[in-house]
Amino acid sequence: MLKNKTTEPQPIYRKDYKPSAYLIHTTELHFQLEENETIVSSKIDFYQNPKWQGTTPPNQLFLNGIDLELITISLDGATPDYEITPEGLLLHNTPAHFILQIKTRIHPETNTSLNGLYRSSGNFCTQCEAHGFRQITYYLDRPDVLSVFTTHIEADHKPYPILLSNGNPVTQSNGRATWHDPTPKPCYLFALVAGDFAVLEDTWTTPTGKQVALKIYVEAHNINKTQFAMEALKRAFKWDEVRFGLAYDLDIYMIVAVDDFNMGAMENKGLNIFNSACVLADSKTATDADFINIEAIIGHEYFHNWTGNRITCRDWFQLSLKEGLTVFRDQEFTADLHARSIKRIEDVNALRTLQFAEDAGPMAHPVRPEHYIEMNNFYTLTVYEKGAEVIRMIHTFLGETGFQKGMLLYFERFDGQAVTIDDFVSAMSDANNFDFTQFKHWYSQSGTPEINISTHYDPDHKTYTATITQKFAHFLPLTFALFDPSGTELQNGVLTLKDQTQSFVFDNLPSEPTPSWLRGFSAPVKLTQALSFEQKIFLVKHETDSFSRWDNAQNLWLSLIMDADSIDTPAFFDALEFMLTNTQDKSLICALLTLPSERSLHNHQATIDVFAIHHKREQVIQAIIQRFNPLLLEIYHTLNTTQPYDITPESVGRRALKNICLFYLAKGGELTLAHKQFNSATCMSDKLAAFKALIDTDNTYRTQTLADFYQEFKDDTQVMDKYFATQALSQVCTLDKITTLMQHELFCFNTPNRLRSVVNSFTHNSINFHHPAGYQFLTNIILKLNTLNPQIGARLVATYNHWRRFTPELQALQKQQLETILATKDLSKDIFEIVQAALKEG
Ligand code: B3K
Ligand code: ZN
Repeated sequence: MLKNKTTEPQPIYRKDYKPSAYLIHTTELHFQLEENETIVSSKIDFYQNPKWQGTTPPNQLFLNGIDLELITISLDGATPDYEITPEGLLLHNTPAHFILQIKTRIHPETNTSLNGLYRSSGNFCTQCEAHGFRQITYYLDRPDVLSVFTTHIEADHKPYPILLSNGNPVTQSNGRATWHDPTPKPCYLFALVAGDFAVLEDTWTTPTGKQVALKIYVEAHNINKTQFAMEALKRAFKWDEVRFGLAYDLDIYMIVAVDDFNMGAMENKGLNIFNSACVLADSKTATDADFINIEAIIGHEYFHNWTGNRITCRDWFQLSLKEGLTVFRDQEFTADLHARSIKRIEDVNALRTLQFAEDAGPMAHPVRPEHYIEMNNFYTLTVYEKGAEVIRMIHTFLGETGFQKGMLLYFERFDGQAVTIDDFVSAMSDANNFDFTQFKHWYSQSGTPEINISTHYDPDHKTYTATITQKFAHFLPLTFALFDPSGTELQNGVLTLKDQTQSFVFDNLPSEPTPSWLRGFSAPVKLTQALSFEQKIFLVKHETDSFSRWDNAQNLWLSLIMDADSIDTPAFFDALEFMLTNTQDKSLICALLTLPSERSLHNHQATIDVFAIHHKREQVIQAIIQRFNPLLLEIYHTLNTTQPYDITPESVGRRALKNICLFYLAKGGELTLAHKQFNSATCMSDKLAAFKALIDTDNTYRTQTLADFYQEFKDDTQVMDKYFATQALSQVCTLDKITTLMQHELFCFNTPNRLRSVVNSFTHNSINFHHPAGYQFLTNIILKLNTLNPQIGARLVATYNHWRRFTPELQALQKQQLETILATKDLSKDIFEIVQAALKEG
């Protein structure tokens, strides 16, 4: 039942975009930060937009503003004609050019939304994207209004010795600082930080000889965990110079790490603010995956300086202009620095498990959405990851040289502007004389395209014909190879798909080849083809494209789990054994041995039965143990050597393979081995793998292991998140244990990382979460977040998005939860939008 339409939050549509009536030359801000209030004064130089589309000159201006207390306002020195609404401030009779001065009072000390200006561990920090600036002062809070900012900060020197904002420092003295950012920017890139931090400093020299000061600010006790981030930052500077020819523009680049942050990090101009978990690392506390992830996020935020900050989005519907492109850039950064093949496998696995599910659910939207109620709900896998896949297809069509030519033209044409996805595509198209008209459907259509391939071999003419059909004619690159029976690659290339039905004929083939379609996952589609069991095994063994080997193996695991009788298990296991003993790439072997996650298996069930999936998957794990126990033990011992820690692909692969062996061995009862590794581990990857194995079941080591781990790491916030998450995900963690964890002295409801480590983890513990009491528990948390932190609440409520696909009993229960939430008074826009979409008919 939906509430009365008129009281419901209303969507904003892409088609309604209009340029702003006014633009801003300069913005001068003054912050007076106190313990129990902050006074924000602004002086804004407005002028009429020459591109204003109205027929008469605009004579009013609406400024966004939420939860602000207006103290004074003046327009060219006099009191203007204005009114205050719940969403902002409307000025009447505005002249063509004027100076507006406003003073407001805000309360960062009680701001738990972690949006706008707020406090984390006693320090002040900001988060303005997408619409946080309006919680700081009245402003034109839209990305197409760019202005030069000067920021003055005033605060008690003792608790807040460090005062930071965007751009370059102008003056600094005890208790006062002024910053000037010469590059015009939209207010979503504004940042301010005030507090007590330790700093790690370094410098970078750009190709033109410019010296850039690099600074990483963290709470003093974390300073020893910053070296890796600094090295990663320098790698990012270098990579963007070498691969994209892009250099940094300001004299200083700062990163500040805070514990309370809604997402990973934010690319504010010259002053990135990061979730501590995405900065802090050393080998004792961070896993291999943590290191590579930190480097990727540091790279991502740095790369935004060109793709996002210097060229930004005209409106929020264009979000993928900066996010899809910047994700593509960070993926390439990681691929160039580490193992390209493994990076691709991980990215595709995440895309197919999570983004495909989003595309099939109630919040499905195109890469360029058509409407939103709360923009923060659209920082999605579709905008980010599918957006990056769309860029990757452009790259595949144009090749690296053509792609870089397009990027060059994009920067030449649009530097300093707020533009659209169409503008980006036109630069790619014009620089290469390539027609992307049909391709642009990728930006406007939601859902995952399905491609079917059927093949026919004609022995008389020695031709092989592939007939490819799709429901809608998507324009996409299809990468392929054909193999002869000995595993030799006969042909390879990229086919261009553009019609609903296309046939491709390959000739001069003495016998029927084994085809490998969609190598490297050249397009984000679901592919159906009639590959036989033997052909899949053949590709696992003989493909040279690691992604395809892994993909075929996943396919076989999927069949084995879903329908054990459908495949010849001994033959599959023989092939695996061949791989285990003959493949050099240890990361790849680990990937081949990793079963599809329960979540990804759910995508393949018409009706999701969480219990059945869990048990079937466990049965396959037992079958693996039965067959491979001695071999896994042998591999484990060969790899279990002590070497100095590094994250070269070789070392990462060695630990990955060793630890997946440990996973299976522990599942088979070898807990003593896990315990031995737990006690002797010298890095977190090894320690955590053993910890997980020992915590997953009730066993004689469990209590002591928990106590030992806690004792060793209780002062380390990032490791404590792992401590909570591992317990919340363990097979023996029932709801009672979760409620006990939430009473732990280190549990903190308002710190998203900690809340996620317990609650979000538990929602993925399918056999323990999916019960009436589990749902009731989650709903209570969502309702609490509705007032405390709606952005995090909206992420959690999406747990119920796929309710229609569950078994009838769970379906009814989840629906009930959604209805309870929707009936709640004063529901935030964030949660409302997700819930109403989930409940909408059909
Ligand atoms: N641009 C930010 C995300 C902002 C999210 C706002 N809810 C981080 C990033 O993508 O780099
Ligand atoms: Zn980004």
